[in-house]
Amino acid sequence: MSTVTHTLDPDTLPVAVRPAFEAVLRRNPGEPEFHQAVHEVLASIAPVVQEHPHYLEDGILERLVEPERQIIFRVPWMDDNGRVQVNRGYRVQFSSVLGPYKGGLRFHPSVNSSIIKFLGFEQIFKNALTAQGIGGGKGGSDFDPHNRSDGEIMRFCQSFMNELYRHLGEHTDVPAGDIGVGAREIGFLFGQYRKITNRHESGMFTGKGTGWGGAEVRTEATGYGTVYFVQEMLAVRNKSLAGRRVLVSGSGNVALYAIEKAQQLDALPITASDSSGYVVDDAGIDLDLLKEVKEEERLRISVYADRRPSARFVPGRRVWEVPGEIALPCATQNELDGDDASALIRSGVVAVAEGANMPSLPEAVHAFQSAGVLFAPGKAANAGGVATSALEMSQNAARQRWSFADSERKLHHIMQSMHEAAYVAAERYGNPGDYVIGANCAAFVKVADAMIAQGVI
Ligand code: NDP
Ligand code: 2IT
Repeated sequence: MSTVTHTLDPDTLPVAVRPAFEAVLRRNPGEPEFHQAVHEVLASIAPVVQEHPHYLEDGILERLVEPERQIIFRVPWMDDNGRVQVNRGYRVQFSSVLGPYKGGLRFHPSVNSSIIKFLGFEQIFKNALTAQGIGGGKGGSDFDPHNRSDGEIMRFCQSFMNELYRHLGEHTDVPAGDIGVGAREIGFLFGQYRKITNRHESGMFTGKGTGWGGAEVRTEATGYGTVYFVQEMLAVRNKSLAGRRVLVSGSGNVALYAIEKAQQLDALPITASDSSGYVVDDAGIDLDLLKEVKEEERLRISVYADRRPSARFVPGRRVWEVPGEIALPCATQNELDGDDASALIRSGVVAVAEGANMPSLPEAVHAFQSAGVLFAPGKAANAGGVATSALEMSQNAARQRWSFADSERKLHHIMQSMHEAAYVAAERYGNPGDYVIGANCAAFVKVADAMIAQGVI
């Protein structure tokens, strides 16, 4: 993972949006990921605020970059050796103007305020784009679930929920999974909420097991949605995915189901990775084997190559050095830098879609766009996950259960609508084909108009 070590310079932004960015730098020192996410949005929406100065007059930017509420708490728990461990828990409730706070929980040792704030900030716009009536938030902990027993995971989740429960609720704040938080963790978190509150409140968490209130397709939704978005970008240019070599990074929830959908659409995914390195498989990824190694046995990615003669493991490197036409970063933030982008461009990449949140550094995005590579930012391309979370909330509220096929059709339609919204907004604001500007402007207008309608609060 590359880190942005420099402070992004306010002078690189149009004058109208600079004060909001200066406030972010002043109030959030040492938070480079948060600065990076805000900088990108403010740079993109400049044409909107120049055309509609009332957004500035109403202080929309200054309000948007300041979370409505931030909760930081101690999470003590006992490990299998009887030792007390202490982690830090976070929930940043960024904006509830369009609906209850909505966004995942991340358990990873790198988690800190900067990472949770960047994710929560992006979530506002992503969720607005889905048009599903959900606000933006994010949470998590610096807890590392790797190599922990199920008992340790359960005790950690219970302690985490002992504090977080008081801030949640189906109309208040509805978490879901993210890195390190999957079906197992969601089960333990939901169970503790139910125990403490004496309420089986299905709509307070999404990504639940399908046997107890979870929606069909939620597990697959982020990865599937990312590939649907690529399909749309190609379709409006009379191209298709069929036969194309696809590079996927990561081997978690998003990566696995991006690979699955790419295969269903006759593309050829050939890579997967984790924090130890990557595997490349010229015969095409054997998805059953990858799921067995990563989902069921929770082993390192090298084991895939041990069990598959057509694959090899490359330690400590990134998949972007492998030639391919479609690149889907699906692991984590800042995992694709300017050099990686140059390598991809040299090898003939046609489209890049972010399954992860902010995986591309700003210089990589710039390089792709300058080279005419189709580039889909995470807040549009990976929004299928949270959109399907909203479908789960709808089903919970109505006490209904939709079929897999019906849910997948809805997801597909939402991805097509988001592509259309970003595509149209890019043209409307003078940058045809720029999905970063398109997604940010389309989402910003929805959020800003709702803020104005609801007054200064
Ligand atoms: P998982 O925990 O299921 O998988 C994460 C994958 O990324 C693992 O292969 C992991 O490898 C790798 N990874 C994580 N951190 C790092 C790191 N610092 N360096 C290298 N590799 C790393 O998470 P998800 O698949 O759910 O999430 C992946 C991305 O997608 C994240 O950016 C997340 O925010 C985003 N996202 C997730 C959604 C969801 O519904 N789950 C929805 C929208 C976006 P290792 O095991 O070795 O750490
Ligand atoms: O980044 C994301 O959109 C997620 N981790 C999913 C959030 C959700 O509430 O489903």
